[in-house]
Order: sequence, then structure tokens, then C-alpha cells
Amino acid sequence: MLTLCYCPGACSMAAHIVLEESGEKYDGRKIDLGKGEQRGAEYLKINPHGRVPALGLDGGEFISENAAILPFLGKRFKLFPEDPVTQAKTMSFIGWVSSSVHPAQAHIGRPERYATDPATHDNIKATGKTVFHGYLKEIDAMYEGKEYLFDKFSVADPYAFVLYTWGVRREIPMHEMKSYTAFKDRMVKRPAVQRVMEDEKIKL
Ligand SMILES: N[C@@H](CCC(=O)N[C@@H](CS)C(=O)NCC(=O)O)C(=O)O
Repeated sequence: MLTLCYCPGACSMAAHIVLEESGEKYDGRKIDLGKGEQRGAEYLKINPHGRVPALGLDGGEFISENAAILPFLGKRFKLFPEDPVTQAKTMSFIGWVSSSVHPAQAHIGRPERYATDPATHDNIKATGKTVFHGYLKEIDAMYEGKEYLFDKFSVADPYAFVLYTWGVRREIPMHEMKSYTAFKDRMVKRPAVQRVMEDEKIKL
């Protein structure tokens, strides 16, 4: 059985949604990032990077990084495109989110990771918010005229959904992004998404 180490509201919500969509039984293990559980000796054995998500495989081994976990789950549950070009586009989106969009958001929440001088932190947060906002507008354009990012619902969509919830949390005017908001409205109608939102206490 698969095990997902996740924290409510974190990027691990994407894998959580995919697992709920799959219908397969899995073990969900909550990691309290607020209390620093991700830096504890026990969790570092699971993911030496000290982050969520981590996915425990059937054999007991764990893998980390959304860029590995989402394609792995997508292939297992047929939520990953089959055509090589669409596969590459999906990987391009996942890579861009994990390397650019997510870190921009991290500048808002964790400025101390980027500069030791507290006097610079407000500036780092404000810059992070502007950059993150710009990326969300790019995602809005990607959803224009489309139900889902690629041919059909895939692991890329829950990842995009997580970023929408972060935009709301950071008080970015998400309602101005019409296509992205219409996508969010479609997502919240999915029973799997509703179950995850209830478990992770997500308010939109
Ligand atoms: N590159 C990693 C980033 C994972 C990550 O930063 N996760 C955050 C939650 S969204 C985390 O665990 N933060 C805990 C910390 O920074 O101490 C991925 O995409 O999986």
C-alpha cells in the first residue's frame, strides 16, 4: 500500500488529491510542519530534505519531490498523458511549478530562508508576492478555453489547484483570473477534491 506524508494546505495536497481520485486505499500520514516535525530525526529518515510530500511505495521505500511523485502516481492511476509530446508538456509544467512558482511563494512565507537580515524580509515577501502573482496570471492564461491543462484531467491539475489555494491565502485577487477561477470551480465539484479540502480544512 502507498503512504503519503503530507501537511494540510501544503504542496502535498496535489498528491493527496490524486490518491483520493484513484480510489486506491492508501495510508495518509500527517506531518506537522508548524511544529518542525519535518526536521525531526524520524522524518529525516523518510525524506532527508525535510519536506513534504514524501510517498512510501509498496516495498516500503520512500520517494520525495512533486516532480517525481506526481508522474509516478499519474502513471499508476492513468492520470498522466500517454502521448509523448503531451507527456513532455506535463513534465514541463510540473518542473516549472516546482522550480519557479513554488519557490516564489516560499519567499512570502519563509523570507528568512533567503536573507539573514530581518530588515530585508518585508522586501523579500513583497517581491515574492509580485512574482508569484505574475506566475498565477500565466497559469490563468494556460486554462483559457480549456477544462483542464492538457487533453483530460491529469496530475498537473491538482498541482495547479494547490497554487490557486495559495493565491487565496496570500490575498492575491484570484477572482480576477477568470479561466483559473472557472477551473477552480470545476475542481471543487469533484468528490475527491471535496474530501481533501475537508481533511485539510481548505477554505476558498
Ligand atoms: N521541491 C519540493 C518542495 C517541497 C516543499 O518545499 N514542501 C514544503 C511544503 S509546501 C515543506 O515541506 N516545507 C517545510 C519546510 O520548509 O520546512 C517538492 O516539490 O516536492
